[in-house]
Amino acid sequence: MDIEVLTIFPTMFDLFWEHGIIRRAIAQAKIRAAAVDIRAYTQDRHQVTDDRPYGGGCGMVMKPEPLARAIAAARERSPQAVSVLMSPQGEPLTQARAAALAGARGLILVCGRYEGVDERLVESRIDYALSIGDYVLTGGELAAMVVMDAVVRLLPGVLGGATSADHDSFAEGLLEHPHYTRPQAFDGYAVPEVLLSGNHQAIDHWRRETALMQTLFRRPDLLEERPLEPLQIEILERWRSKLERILHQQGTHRADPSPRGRQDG
Ligand code: 4FV
Repeated sequence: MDIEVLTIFPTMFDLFWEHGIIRRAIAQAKIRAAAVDIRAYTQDRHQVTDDRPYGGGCGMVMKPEPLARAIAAARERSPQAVSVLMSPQGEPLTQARAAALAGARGLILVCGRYEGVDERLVESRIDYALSIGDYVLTGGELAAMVVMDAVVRLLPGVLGGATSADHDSFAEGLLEHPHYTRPQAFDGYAVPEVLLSGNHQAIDHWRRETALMQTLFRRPDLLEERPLEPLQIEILERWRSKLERILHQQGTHRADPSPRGRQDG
């Protein structure tokens, strides 16, 4: 996969290319990655990439022409590349969207600065706007790094055999189960017995159940978004009947607050 990042701060990526999964993906030639200085595509002596907004108001806007030239040059190098603008107005970055982008032949990640990019550039040269969250950054560079990290780790063979993205949080639409490693006792906290049992069926069931529990309590929205597996439905049904029994009992306690009610409730 070819990845070109268009930015006025290309050196921000120098260390990014040299660490972790990104470094390994480059070394394995799974990706060809470069940060390109938008200023190189200006035609004035001061290499101006921004200007005052039409209609007045504070801040500056990125000019369309340097970006259009930079995108055209990147497309020369990677004709099938998808051009992606990092923007709060973009589609939210999700695991599914990262997986979709991992299928692209190339990415041209456009990093805005100032108040944003001239809209005519967006309409005419951008295939896809992507947001990493509902907050405003000072530039798209950090967002581009987040996207590259989420996408490159999904490329075949990038995550070594041991680790696979298949069990990722969100890969199955749920939050991940908790993880434990040595020491067996830490600060008086133990490791769940089942994980020490060697009983892989029980361990797998525990992991599924705790992933579901974590998701139910922390991100119930994720459980509504997509169809769950029969086993997950079965677990939720079991919890529902437990909850109903408790609530029913609580109802009887309230109906008959007398100590006797409490006793033989
Ligand atoms: C952003 C986000 C983001 C907006 C103006 C750059 C800044 C400045 N990008 N997800 N949230 N971008 O805040 O992707 O140009």
